[in-house]
Amino acid sequence: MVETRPSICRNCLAFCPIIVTLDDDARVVSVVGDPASDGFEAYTCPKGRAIPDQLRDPARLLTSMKMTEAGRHEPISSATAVSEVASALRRIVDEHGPDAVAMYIGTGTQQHTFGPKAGAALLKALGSTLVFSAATVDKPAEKTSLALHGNWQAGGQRFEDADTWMLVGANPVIAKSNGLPYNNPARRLTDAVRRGMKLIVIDPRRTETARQAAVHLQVQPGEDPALLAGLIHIILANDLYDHAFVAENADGLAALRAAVRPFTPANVAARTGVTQEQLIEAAHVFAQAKRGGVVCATGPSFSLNADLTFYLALCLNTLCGRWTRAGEPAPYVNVLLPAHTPRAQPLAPYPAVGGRRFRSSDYQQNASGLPTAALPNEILMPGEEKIRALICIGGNPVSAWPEQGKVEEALRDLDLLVTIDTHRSATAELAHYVIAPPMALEVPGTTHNVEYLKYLGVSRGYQRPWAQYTPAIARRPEGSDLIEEHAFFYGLAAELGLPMELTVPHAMGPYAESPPTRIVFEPGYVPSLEEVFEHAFAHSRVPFAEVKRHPHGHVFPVETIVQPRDPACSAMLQIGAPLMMQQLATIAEPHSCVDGDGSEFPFRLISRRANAYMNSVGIDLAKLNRQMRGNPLFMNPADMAGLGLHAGERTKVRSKHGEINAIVEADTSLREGCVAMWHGFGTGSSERTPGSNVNRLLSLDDHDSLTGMPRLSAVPVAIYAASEAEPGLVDA
Ligand SMILES: Nc1nc2c(c(=O)[nH]1)N[C@H]1C(S)=C(S)[C@@H](COP(=O)(O)OP(=O)(O)OC[C@H]3O[C@@H](n4cnc5c(=O)[nH]c(N)nc54)[C@H](O)[C@@H]3O)O[C@H]1N2
Ligand SMILES: Nc1nc2c(c(=O)[nH]1)N[C@H]1C(S)=C(S)[C@@H](COP(=O)(O)OP(=O)(O)OC[C@H]3O[C@@H](n4cnc5c(=O)[nH]c(N)nc54)[C@H](O)[C@@H]3O)O[C@H]1N2
Ligand code: SF4
Ligand SMILES: [Mo]
Repeated sequence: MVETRPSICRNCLAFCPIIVTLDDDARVVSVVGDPASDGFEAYTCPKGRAIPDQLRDPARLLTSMKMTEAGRHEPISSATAVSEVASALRRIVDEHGPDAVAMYIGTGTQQHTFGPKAGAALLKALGSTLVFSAATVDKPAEKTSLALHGNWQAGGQRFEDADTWMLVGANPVIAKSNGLPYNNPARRLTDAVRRGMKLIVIDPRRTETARQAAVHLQVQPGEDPALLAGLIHIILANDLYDHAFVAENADGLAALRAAVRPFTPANVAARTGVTQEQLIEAAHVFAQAKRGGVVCATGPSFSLNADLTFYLALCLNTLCGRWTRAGEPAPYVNVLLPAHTPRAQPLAPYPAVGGRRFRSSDYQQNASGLPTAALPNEILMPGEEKIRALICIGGNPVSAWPEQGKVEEALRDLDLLVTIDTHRSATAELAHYVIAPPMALEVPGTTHNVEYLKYLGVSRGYQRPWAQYTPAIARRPEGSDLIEEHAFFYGLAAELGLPMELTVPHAMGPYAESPPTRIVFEPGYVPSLEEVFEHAFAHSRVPFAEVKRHPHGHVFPVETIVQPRDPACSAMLQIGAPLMMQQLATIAEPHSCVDGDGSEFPFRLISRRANAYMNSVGIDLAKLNRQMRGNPLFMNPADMAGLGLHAGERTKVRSKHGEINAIVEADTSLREGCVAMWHGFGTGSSERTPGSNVNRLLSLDDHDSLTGMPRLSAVPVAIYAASEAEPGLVDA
């Protein structure tokens, strides 16, 4: 007998509602979108539909592993792994102090929302301050720019009634990330365009999203700050800004006006490769619409001067008054997080940097956290502050961090590398202990993490009060010994005799209206995830029991109207922050955003994401990568002709920092002079899927100064034929 159950896909942050068919043994047979769910239209992507294959992947770890003296992995019971890792941590902390231990939280943890929180609680109990995450190799400028500019307490204007929308280096139709509502973004965009919304896309590629654009500015990569400064120049020169809103809510207009003066349409057109007419059209479409918003994503975040790009986007929003006003429905209403009171008022700027500094470079703690790109050098550098133990949770540094060679060297240098991973990832291969957790559908889950996203940047998450809970519905594989991530950390705490306090914030950073919920169980007790949920959602806006009554998810009737400004509020947004105005002056010289005259490295390598893969997840799953092919080098046919290259040919891609092989694929959507590759491939091991690791072309030292965000896009490269090279494999 087969059974169908509603649940939540947890392969990306869209958390699509799904219907799972189970066989007699509660094994997952198929996954489809849930037609009963409100506003997702039964949408799933290939990654969601591949869940049955993911669960049964022969490469999946069914037990934890320990590295032997001979350097091989052998199975180990989870109980023994907990006690051995606890002793190793105790030894390292006793000898070198708590900050010899660090943690890295990657993107593979979203199904285990409380795993990272339990990890952070353990580190705190040990006395370590070193919790790093993928956020600082993603879009740290989202947070530093908000710190410099301030935020609007009620949030940005809603996409669903916007007349215009501007996306800078975002492709949410594929990524279901920044820029469009997460529930079936392609459909949301089509609906909006049909009702007359004008989309402006700034992207070197004519992406799946850009195809719907009224104006597509096919920018030269890395020139986003100049382009946005140019749009602001036009808006100010033509007096298109919202005088009343700016006068009431923002300081710094004169400084901004002076700083954008050199960015005339002619200057900006010359360096960005966008025509003056297009610039003028985009500025007018954006400023003259009634409602809208600008959103930046990884494109500009990866391309240096990211703080400035994200900051200028916030300035554009403020100049045009693109924030929700009193009396309007609030764009994001909590369901599983506690109620909040949206007010039409600024949240004043706060420090963008401060806290811990690092030895190895000019890296420092900033509003987005600790700079992850500092870790390899902090591990390798001798001295008292050397990091000697790293616990990775759902992350794959060997694949995801720049300068793969150095990352591997650093991980090999550790006294203790522990990684919690469903697979023997490239990072797991180097680990002393690989801890095997259950996968989504084998554990309960909720959508609550999406509700936090609104505090991290403009227009993120669901714009409706949607929430869903799912119990664990699938049985774990026969003969497996898996340990939930939070249970691993509670187990370590029990072994070490340390107290665990789980901290569940009600909002992020300065936006919290009430202190976080602190969850403390009896010392030594390992709670179930369900128990953690009951405590974590004790103060939710909609009672957790009510959320549970809607197994297909629900848009809860909790519309919240934005309140007027508090008479006591004197906060102002800042659109002329001195640090940003200085950066504008630095880039005012054309070609200062991109390097050199381009003769040695004439192409710009840019980032992009694949619909079938989630970073490195899925690349070696036959259902998602049928031909087990690597990551091609996408190139405009005109550029291919210029180099005499043909589709399917082997090439070498060379940067200042390294060289990789790749197979050319023609792509007319790319701007000439730009090439693109997916990341996540190429782990250096011949057993794995072919493909090259783009991070071999990058450098940890090539980074933004405020956040330490390394350059992952707009990378100067040279391309040449390499008929002798092995197809798609990394040069050892
Ligand atoms: N299917 C799928 N979904 C994912 C992921 C995945 O790997 N696959 N990854 C998830 C993660 S971790 C994240 S952070 C999000 C990311 O989500 P997005 O930030 O939307 O990522 P992309 O889809 O790569 O879109 C980035 C766009 O920036 C453009 N770009 C590159 N360089 C520049 C530049 O210098 N300037 C400008 N203006 N544009 C540029 C690229 O052409 C690309 O279209 O997606 C998440 N969702
Ligand atoms: N060149 C280049 N570099 C990049 C990027 C780029 O676009 N180009 N993108 C950057 C961005 S935006 C990000 S966010 C980072 C991503 O950086 P990471 O998150 O470190 O990289 P992933 O490849 O997503 O690693 C996820 C790991 O989680 C594991 N995993 C999957 N499911 C589970 C689970 O249920 N539990 C546990 N514990 N583990 C699981 C997977 O097997 C995988 O090893 O990479 C960054 N690096
Ligand atoms: S977009 Fe795809 S991977 Fe993301 S939640 Fe939906 S089905 Fe899952
Ligand atoms: Mo990311």
